[in-house]
Amino acid sequence: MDNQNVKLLSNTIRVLSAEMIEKAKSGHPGMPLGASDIASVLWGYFLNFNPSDPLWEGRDRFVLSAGHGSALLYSLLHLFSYGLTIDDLKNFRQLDSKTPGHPEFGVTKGVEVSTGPLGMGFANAVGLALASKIKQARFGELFNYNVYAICGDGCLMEGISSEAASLAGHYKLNNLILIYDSNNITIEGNTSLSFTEDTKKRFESYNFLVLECNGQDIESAFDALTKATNEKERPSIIIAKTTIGFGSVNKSNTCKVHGSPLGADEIKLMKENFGFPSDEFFVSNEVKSFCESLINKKQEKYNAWNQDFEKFKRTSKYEEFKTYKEKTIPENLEKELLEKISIIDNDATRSISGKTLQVLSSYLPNLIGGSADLAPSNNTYLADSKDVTSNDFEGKNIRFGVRENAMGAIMNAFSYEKMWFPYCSTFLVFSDYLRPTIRMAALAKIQTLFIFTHDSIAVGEDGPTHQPVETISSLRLIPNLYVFRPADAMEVVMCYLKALSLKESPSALLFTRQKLPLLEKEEGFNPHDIFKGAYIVRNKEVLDKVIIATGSEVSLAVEVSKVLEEKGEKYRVVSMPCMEAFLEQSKEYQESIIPNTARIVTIEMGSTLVWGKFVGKDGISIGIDTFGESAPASKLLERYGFTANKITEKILSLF
Ligand SMILES: Cc1ncc(C[n+]2csc(CCOP(=O)(O)OP(=O)(O)O)c2C)c(N)n1
Repeated sequence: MDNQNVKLLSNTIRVLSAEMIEKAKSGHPGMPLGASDIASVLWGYFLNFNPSDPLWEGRDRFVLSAGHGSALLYSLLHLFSYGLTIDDLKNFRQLDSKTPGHPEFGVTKGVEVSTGPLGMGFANAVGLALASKIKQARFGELFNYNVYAICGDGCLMEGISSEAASLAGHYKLNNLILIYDSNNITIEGNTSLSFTEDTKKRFESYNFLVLECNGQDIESAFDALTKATNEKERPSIIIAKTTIGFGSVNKSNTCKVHGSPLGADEIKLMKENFGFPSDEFFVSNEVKSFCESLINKKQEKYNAWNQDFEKFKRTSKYEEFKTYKEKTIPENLEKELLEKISIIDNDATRSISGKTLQVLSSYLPNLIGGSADLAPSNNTYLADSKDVTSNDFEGKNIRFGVRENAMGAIMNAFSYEKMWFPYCSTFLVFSDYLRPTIRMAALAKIQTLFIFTHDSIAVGEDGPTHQPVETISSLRLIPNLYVFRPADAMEVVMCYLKALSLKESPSALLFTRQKLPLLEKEEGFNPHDIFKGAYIVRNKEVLDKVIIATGSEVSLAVEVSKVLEEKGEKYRVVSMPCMEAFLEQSKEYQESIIPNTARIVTIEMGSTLVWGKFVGKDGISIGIDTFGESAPASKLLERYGFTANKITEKILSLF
């Protein structure tokens, strides 16, 4: 290791980071200043990458789990020629810049995953490491790379890191190397205030190799990274003892340096101490050529990998690999789903979903996922494959255990790789446990499928703790998330096909525990109508009165409309399996399904709030705005008024 130049590099990162933050008048200098030494060693001597081919398959992945330290990552990306210019650094945290406050996937080349919510990057890193193992098992050694993540005290305090680390240890992910920037400072002060666990013992018990180093000593960091990369059996964590704000004469080792600019005088002092000139955003020629030489050294591995990749291209496996990368959806899939699945009558949509997944699995080798210990209830186990285990990573079924939050983040990691169709599942009510990961998938524009079963009070005897009420609507509040609540087998398959086609959006697919009939369709019905989010199920000719329902309430709405008809009131029935898809349609289409002047009734066994935009002041929403109760489903439906007679009475009395 070229100690002198590494030191120069890490001091350059310190100054660039501090100046970016100073110019933006906001940001977090403490972490970049403290972690720049070990980060320089890592990027210089361990991390394999090629900035001119940032998505090189064989690269090591780097995740800045402590996303608030983004200035560190942007400085590294600038110095290692990822195309971030000094002007980009000067635009830190500004509108439309490539250097937003926290790293965002898709905005900045070299950012592997979006980070900011502490601990989530940690869990993403576990997912990236698992994805590498699965690729290796299917396609060979070419896909054997390391995943490095830098996390802070905050990441380790977050529960998601415990879930994810426990899984990483279980799966013996020896390609995962976590660097813990252990500076003992968070926003409120010293970690003695609230974080006194024995991290070493904690990670040893997770089956990690635990290494300790002085994070401000590059030799010590080099040594720890060497040991971690040589570890064959387990994931590693390097507890790097650092000083927050290292290099700042008056502010280091205080919580003040965590999240506010250092101030011009303090930066000046730091630069003088480093022997840097006073010019702003100064990068010396020595540092430039040092980084260039480090990049050049990495070229050798890149070239060798590409030679092997050329050989791989001549094998039969390559064709399969290409279908993964293209995320191809075979043409026959729709035909088979329509023939075999869409016709199933009197079945729970969770069960139809399970049957759909089996067909999908036979067409999509890159379908992968699992459940948080609810596979038999979620119906998500892929029978044509096996479990992913620590000895055999070839399977498609991941056993997440009861770890919803890590499950979401791990499947998002697969989505970031842009070659999988990843799904995960639990009861709808527990979607709250992984909601942060749904939000991140939506924000990062990645395609995870979130499969949630037991979607209403019709869960029954398990009671209100297990009965979602506000959940369906609250998911609809997340931008770029498509929430599907299909009403029958035909809708289930079409909702899956739609979700698979949305390459830049996650989907939440909600299914019932209880059986539902196959809906009779109007003449002229085309299954593709379902892609439009809402379509007419009954009484197309009626323009002035419309019942809109979703999921299990559509067949109920059909019944209601029949009873109403007997009483001389004719209502059109509209099924709306996906509100978001419907709202994307042309005004003409929307008007053709739900005429503007119609009196509207909506029926959904959940919060009525979001239906306001459809019912206006003259319509009504029939839903549930309280918690449920423990009882057999039929009794609950009676109690909460979800029977054809009760709803009919309500409509007649209100209008
Ligand atoms: C889930 C989540 N909660 C809270 C925050 C706000 N936050 C950002 S940094 C931070 C403190 C983190 O401390 P540490 O990891 O030690 O970082 P350092 O002080 O070393 O920069 C907090 C609470 C966040 N980003 N994510």
